[in-house]
Formats: sequence, structure tokens, C-alpha cells
Amino acid sequence: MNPEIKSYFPILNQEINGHPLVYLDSAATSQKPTPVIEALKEYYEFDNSNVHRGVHTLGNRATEKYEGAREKVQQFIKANSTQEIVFLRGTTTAINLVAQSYGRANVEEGDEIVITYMEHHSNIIPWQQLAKERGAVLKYIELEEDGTISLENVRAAITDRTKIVSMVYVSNVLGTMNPVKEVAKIAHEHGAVMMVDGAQAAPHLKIDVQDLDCDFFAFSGHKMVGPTGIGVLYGKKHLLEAMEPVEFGGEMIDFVGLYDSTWKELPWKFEGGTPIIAGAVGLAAAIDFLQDIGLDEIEKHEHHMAATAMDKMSKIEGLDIYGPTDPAKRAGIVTFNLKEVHPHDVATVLDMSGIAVRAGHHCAQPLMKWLDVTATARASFYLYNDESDIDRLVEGLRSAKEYFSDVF
Ligand code: 7TS
Repeated sequence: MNPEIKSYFPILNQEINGHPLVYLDSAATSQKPTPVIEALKEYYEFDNSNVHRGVHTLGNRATEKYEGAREKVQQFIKANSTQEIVFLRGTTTAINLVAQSYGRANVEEGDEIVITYMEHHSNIIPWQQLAKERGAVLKYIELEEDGTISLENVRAAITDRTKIVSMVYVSNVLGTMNPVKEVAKIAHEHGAVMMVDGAQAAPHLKIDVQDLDCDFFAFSGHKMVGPTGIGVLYGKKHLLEAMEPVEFGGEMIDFVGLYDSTWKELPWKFEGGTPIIAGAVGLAAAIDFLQDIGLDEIEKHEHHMAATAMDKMSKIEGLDIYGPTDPAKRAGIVTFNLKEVHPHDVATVLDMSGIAVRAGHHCAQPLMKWLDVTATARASFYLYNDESDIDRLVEGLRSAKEYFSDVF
């Protein structure tokens, strides 16, 4: 990876607690490069207007940028049509939309919804709520000991009563990359639809929704060097077409009568209210930035970072690393605990040295239960991290060990 990439991220050029910042929390949210910040600035300085309504020049420019961003996303994930790209607030909103719209219409009493133990809360609670409402059964695919998913366990969980399978592509805790393409095939054999939580995948892997043959795919702009507040739901056209909106109001209507109304065509029927215009503009700039570097290059870099970090961290006595030991099976996420020290204390000591990691349950409490821990620390790497960041982390962890030497 080109060492100059870091210089595109102005936020990284600062000191925290007297030390140069090492940002290792990109799985929570990524930092933003100058071209994305500039695209937002330019939009607000020159083009800002509402979309799809004006005949004036700014309105047309804003509409062109907003719909242009949709085309960019369509190409980015290789969807068949822009009608399959719905702009929403993020992954959470996208999964909720599918649960509330597709789920309510298609899941009946006794039907099954299948997820895994490694889901983010955003891919658990919408299904819990749906299962409760419809009297359906929520089932969990068992994990292997190293935190991977075997197709044998997938086959054991999915039955002819299964209506929806929803699975994370890349785990935000274990970094595990799941075989979602193969799982989609099994789901389809049983007549179920496949939803992929791509929040941690879209920033790091080349996505081809047609090759995966998933029915729905959700991701968030802010984790892929884009702004907060914009996300995407991809859905196969025939499925989205049959689905009812869950948000009603301006923008999404065709005709409004006193007691009844009709909706716009896809994808606008799902985009009630003034859309996330600046967010979409920023997301388009983020996609350009990632594609200029190359998603293959980014993925390779992250495997390398994970492998190097795991190798160096495993030499620290008393440090447990969770998830697959084979770095080829994981993205750039390393979750760990330092013996009996609470991960919040580890993260606080690292912050004293300018190193930002996340500590807590990572919005994955069922996975914490499976791991038999209450919380962990997590270092997550992205394209702007390099080996010197790993060295700083390892050095910081050694200092933390000394700081809490009574435990060791
Ligand atoms: N799914 C996964 C796998 C995630 O990692 C996250 C956010 C979400 C869904 C939700 O995305 P949102 O953009 O709608 O919030 N993950 C994390 C994390 O790991 N730390 O902070 C947020």
C-alpha cells in the first residue's frame, strides 16, 4: 500500500495526549480523505438544493449528483439496475426496512428466520422483533470453535420452513469472512431469501451482488471513508417491487388523495422525505477514492495487517486473540483481551499513548456470550494504517501490561 495514502486523511495528522494519533477503530467508523471532504464542501458551496422537484439549475444539479451517486453505487456492487439501490441512513435502517416490509409480508407463524451467533445487534434485533410479531422462530447457526461458519451447520439450520436467512459477510468482532455465496445457494434451495449484512465487507472487499446471488445487501457509507448518515440497501428488483414502503410522506408518493395514496416507482418509494443528498455525494466520492486505490489492493493490505498484527501480538504473554487463527480467513480486525485487565482499562491506557482502539461488547452481546467474555478490546485496520501502527499498538500493549503488572 502506498505510504502516501495516510496524507489524504487530515485527521490522522494530529497528536493525542502528546503522541501522534494511531487510529485503529475503523470498524466503528472510518476516517475521511480530503477528496470526500472536498466533495461535500463543493456540494454545499455550489450545488445545494432539494432534488427531484425544481426546474431551477441548482435543483437539477443536485438531482444529477444524487442520482449519479446511485449509478456509482450500482456499479460498485455490480447491481443490475439503479432501481435496486435504495439510499437510507445506514446498515441498521436497511435491515430494519427488510424486516418490516419483506418480513411482515412473508413470514408467518411457525416460519423460521435464520441468523448466526456472530451478528451485530443490527442484524439480530430487527429479526427478534419480527419473530415475536409474527410468531416465527428465530434460529442461530452454530459457530465452529475458531469462530468460522461451516456449511454443514448452515445446512443443519435451514429448513423448508425458513423464510429469511440473514448473515454478516465480515464479522465486526472476529473479522471472519463468511461464505455468504454458498449460504445464499442453500437458502434458495429451501425457498428462503438471503440478506447479507455487508457493513464490514463493502469497505474492504470487491462486492458483486449478482455473483453472490444474495437477495438483499446492506452497507454504510461511514465505514468506507464516506460520510455518516448515508447507507445503501440493495435488493433484487422483483422483491423490492413487491415490498411496501415503511416510511410515508413527501418524495415517495406518486399521487395523494384524501384517503388513499400511491407510491413512486423504485427506488424512490422507499426514500420518504428529503433524501440524504450530501451523504450520497460524499459516498460517491468515497467510492471513487477506494476504486482509485483498488479494492483488491485494500483487501490484500488488510490481510497483511491482520497477519502481521496477530503474529506480533501473539508474542505478548497473557494476550488472547479471538477468531480464526488463519489470517486468510479474516479481514483487518483483531479482537483481544489482555488477561484479567478490563478492556476499557486497556483502551484507556492505549489512548494515553495516542492509540485509539474500541473496547466493549461491539454491539454483539450474543457473540460475547459465545466467547464467554463480557467485553473485549478490538484493533481494526484500514487502508491508511501501516506496520508502524502495529508496532505502536504492540508497544502500547506492553506498557499496559506493565501498568497492570499486579495482574500478571
Ligand atoms: N453490521 C455490522 C457488521 C457492523 O459492524 C455495524 C456497525 C452495523 C451493522 C451497523 O452499522 P450502522 O452504520 O447502521 O451503525 N459496527 C460498529 C462497530 O463494530 N463498532 O461501532 C459500530
